[in-house]
Formats: sequence, structure tokens, C-alpha cells
Amino acid sequence: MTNFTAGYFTMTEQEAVEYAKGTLDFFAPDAELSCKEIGDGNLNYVFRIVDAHTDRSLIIKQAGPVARISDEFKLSPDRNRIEYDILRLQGELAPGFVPEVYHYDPVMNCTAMEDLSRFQILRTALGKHQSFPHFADHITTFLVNTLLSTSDLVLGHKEKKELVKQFTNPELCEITEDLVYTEPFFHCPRNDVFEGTRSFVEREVWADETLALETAKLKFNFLTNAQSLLHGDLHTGSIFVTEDETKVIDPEFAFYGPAGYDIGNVIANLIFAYENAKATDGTPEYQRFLLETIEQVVDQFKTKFTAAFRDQATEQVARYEGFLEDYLTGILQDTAAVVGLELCRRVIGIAKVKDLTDIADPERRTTAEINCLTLGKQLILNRRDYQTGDSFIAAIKKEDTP
Ligand code: SR1
Ligand code: MG
Repeated sequence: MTNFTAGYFTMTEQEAVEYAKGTLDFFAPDAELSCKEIGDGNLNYVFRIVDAHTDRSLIIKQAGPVARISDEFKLSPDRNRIEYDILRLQGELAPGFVPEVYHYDPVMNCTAMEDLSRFQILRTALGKHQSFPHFADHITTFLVNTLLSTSDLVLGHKEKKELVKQFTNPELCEITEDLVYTEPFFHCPRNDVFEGTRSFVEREVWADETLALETAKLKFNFLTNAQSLLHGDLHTGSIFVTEDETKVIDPEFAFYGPAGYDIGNVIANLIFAYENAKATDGTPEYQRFLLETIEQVVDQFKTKFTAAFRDQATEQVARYEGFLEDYLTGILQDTAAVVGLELCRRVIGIAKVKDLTDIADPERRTTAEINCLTLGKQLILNRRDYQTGDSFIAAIKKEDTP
């Protein structure tokens, strides 16, 4: 019998079955359990456990001591506590948009949660050129509900500061500070640039001092602007979809930061899907679906945020004439900048996206990557110019090659 209470170790599939049987009040005593480790992210082990008698299943997600992508990243397994806490909070703020969590274990640093196997990862589905007409509506509801409700606009300021403490996440934030805001913008040894794209990066990114200065300003915004409780890593690999439902997973990077960080990640990763679609001969209808979704994410976020603010804001001074407009302008400006940063970092930095790396033809991959970098620079440098969905679309279409 394995002892799961004496100290932390990373589980094998067999130990995960034993853990589920002995520790979780989920399966019947006569359950016939099997397990497969299905994690394909950078940081964790994900065990799917199924009872052959009933087909009931659950997920045990265990934080590993180092990142799977590289053991240079040493990470506190406490991120699993953060993930459990925020999934419960997001489940209250945005019901139906996150998996149900059943159990958290601070010794084994694992969380048991709902199995979403009937869903697909959005990045994978978009790679197969599948459309999700309700996605913009769903994700903007999730964004508004989580970002507005955790801000000083709505929460009492002492209550908000308690949440800031609870979700202080220095190690995971450091990864973002390094991989998103710093390393891509100088010749850092950890970068990983595709050969065809390299000369463009050297000339247009690493040699651009104006760009470097703007990224420095943005990094300090990320470090200091405790505006909303963020998901912190809201790319299309952190989103599960069916035709009718959307669930946001993997919030282990959660912390208090600029609201535009989450919105910008969603948009940038839809742009990766768009670049992939162009490079892999996605139909015009499919490309149009992606552009319309991007436009709707921006515009529906603004509309829903405005309505929810009018309904929920409790801070007296936030209701002064013009305040909401100024606040939203700031969020959209941060959004545009983060779209730009994410577009650049996934091309230049160590953490890649399949949308680009799966483009088999080297010339097409280079074109897609250079489009991302050109657009990324434009959005970082001119972030004040992107306040509407159609302004984002105009910028994206400018990079379209004939
Ligand atoms: C070391 S972790 C690399 C990346 O994977 C995560 O999903 C985050 O996006 C992070 O930047
Ligand atoms: Mg993740």
C-alpha cells in the first residue's frame, strides 16, 4: 500500500489509481479502474481514471517539481493550490465555464476534477478547421464575469487585497515576466527561432531599441498593475470546447494583474489559428469565422463589461462621468499590447504553439511567423490605436499576403 500522506512524490499511473481508490470519495468500492497519463502541457501530469463498470471518470492533475518543457524552470508545486482555489472562485463567478473540482491534496500537490473528455482542446479543433459560433459569446462572458467581479470596481478594497494575497504567485509570474516580456526582445540564449525567420528577428526585433523600451514599460505594467484576478495563461490550449459549450482550464498562472492580459491572450491565439488556416489552405469561410470571432471578442467584451459595470460597480468614484470610458480605454490598450507580446514570444521564445510549428512547408511557416512578428510589433508600438474589433481586424488583414 502506497502512503500518500507522508510526503510528496510524482505518481505513476498505477499509483494514481491507488490514490483515486483510497483517497477520493468518487468511485464505488468495486470499481474497476484504469488510468492513462494524458498531459501534453508544459508543467503538469494529468491522469485520466475510468471505471470500466460504469464509465464514470475523473481527472487527477498533479503539479510536477520542474517544468516538463525544461528542468531550468523550478516551480513550487503550490501552484496546484492556486489552481484549485481559483477554479472554485471562477466556478462561482462564471458558472458552467470551468470544470468542477472535487478534491485538493496539499501533500501530493494534486487536484481531482471533472473529466472533460467529451470536449476538444480549442487549439486542436481550430487546427482541424472546425468552427465554434458561440465561442466569442462564451469567452467574453467568462472574461467579463471574472475580470470585473474581482476588480476594485466591484469588490470592497479590503476584500480585494485579501484575494491579492491569496493569489500571489511569484514563480509562475516570473515565467511570464521572462518568457513573454523579456527574453523574446533580446538575443537570449533560451530563445528558439525557426531558421527561416531568424534574420527578420535579428533585424526587426532584437535591433529595435524603440520596441525594447515599449516592452520594458509593458513589463512594469504587468509587474505592478493589480487590476483584476487573471487566469494568467488563457491561450487556446487552456480552453475546451464542444459546439455548444466552452470550459476554461489550467488557471495555475492566476494572479492579480492587468485585465488586458487575459483578453490579449485569447485574441493572439485566435490570430495564430488564422495564420495556420492561411498556411494550410483553410477555406475563406473558415478564415472569415476566425476574423469575425476576433472582432466579436473585442466588441462583446466592451458591451458586456459596460453593462455589468453599470449593474455591479460599488466604488463611488468609479461612477463619475467619463471614468468607465477611461478605464475601458486602458484595458483595450493593454489588450492590444498583450496580443503583440504573445504574437512575438510564441515565434521567438522557448514556448511554441502548434499553430505555427505544425506548418510543414518551411516557406509558409516563415511567412506566417513574419506576419505574427510584424503585427505584434505594430500592436505593441501603437497600442493606443486599437479600441474596436474592426481596428484589430484591419491590422490583421494588413499582414495578409496575396
Ligand atoms: C515553462 S512554461 C512555458 C509556457 O507554458 C505555459 O502554458 C505558459 O504559457 C508558459 O509561458
Ligand atoms: Mg497550461
